Amino acid sequence: MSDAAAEIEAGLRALGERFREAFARAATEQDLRNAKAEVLGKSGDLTKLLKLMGKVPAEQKKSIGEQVNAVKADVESAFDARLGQLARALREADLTARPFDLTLPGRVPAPRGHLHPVTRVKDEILDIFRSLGFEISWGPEIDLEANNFEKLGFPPDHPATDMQDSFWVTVEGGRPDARVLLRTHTSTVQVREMSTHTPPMAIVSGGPVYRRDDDVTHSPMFHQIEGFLVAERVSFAELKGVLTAFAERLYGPGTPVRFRPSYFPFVEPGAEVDVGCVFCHADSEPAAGRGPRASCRVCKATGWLEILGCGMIHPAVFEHCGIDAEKYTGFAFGMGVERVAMLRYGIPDIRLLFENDPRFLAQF
Ligand code: FA5
Repeated sequence: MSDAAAEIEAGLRALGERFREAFARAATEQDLRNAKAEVLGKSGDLTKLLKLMGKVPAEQKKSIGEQVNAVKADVESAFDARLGQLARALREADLTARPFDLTLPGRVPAPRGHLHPVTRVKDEILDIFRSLGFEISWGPEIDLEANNFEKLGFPPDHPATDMQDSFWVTVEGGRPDARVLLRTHTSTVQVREMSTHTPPMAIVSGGPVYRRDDDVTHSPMFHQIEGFLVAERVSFAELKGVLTAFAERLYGPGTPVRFRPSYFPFVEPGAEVDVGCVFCHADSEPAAGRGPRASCRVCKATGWLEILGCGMIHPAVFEHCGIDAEKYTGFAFGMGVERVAMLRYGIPDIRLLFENDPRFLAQF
């Protein structure tokens, strides 16, 4: 036997089963790969023996080669078996470990959000009317011109229907005689409900409306709340009672309320409702000896803040909606939610409510 062949055989014997013990001792995949490298790596024991193969005479190459390859295959399969064992053990440990508790508080507490001030005020107003016996209903933000204007008694050339005030919508394939727009007020809900239901009814609704307006107190998109009550023998006294109760619940007991004549095409008589200024706490009653503060910028020293429009539903509106105007009477009112929110929180510019700056919103 050649020297090289003898050296290889001795080397294989010396290697023996050592690699199996090293593999069994490896506790991690990295340990195992290191142990394998000591045998089959660049300068591993078996690699060194393989390098001698070139010196083995041709007639011995086959048998020596077979011995070396058999050991190499043994090393590979022992490595694979141990690798599988380690992976299974790892998975087992994962499965039996204490479960990860998703309910534990984080190390850095996440800041908590809250409802937008407009949503909060809208919900509060709706809740007050719900507690007074009104049912909630919703209407679409895109509606027919007829529901927004005509059936509410706006003459066709009324300035509010002008391009300056309304956003018109083109409906693909829509009827040319049925013009569509983003509703300019929530009074559309009156028309929709009265056209599909029979009195008695007491309904409140709220949501976004759109007008071509843009300044510190007017936004192109804002929110309104609309309420109306229709039944037999409803009078202005009920309207005053409901709105006074509402103002007291919103701004506190004893809040002064006054009704000022005003015009809306869909009510007769119509009024605007003011509440005593919540900032200077004036009640405007000279007898009470307390007047508005000359410095109050919110009520402009008048002592009153306008919060809504209202009135007795015009008989023409009943007729347009198929309700017997001889039998039924009713009242309606509508208010801007942003206006109530601005008064409540002393917000000077309506646009702040829609800029979504967290530094502003976090103050509420
Ligand atoms: C109306 O829209 C009537 N539909 C209200 C009504 C209903 C009267 C039922 C009678 C019976 P007016 O255009 O005044 O009315 O708007 C009502 C409120 O919406 C205003 O008092 C104001 O607070 C708010 N408002 C109007 N335009 C804007 C705007 N561009 N941005 C923010 N708020 C607005």
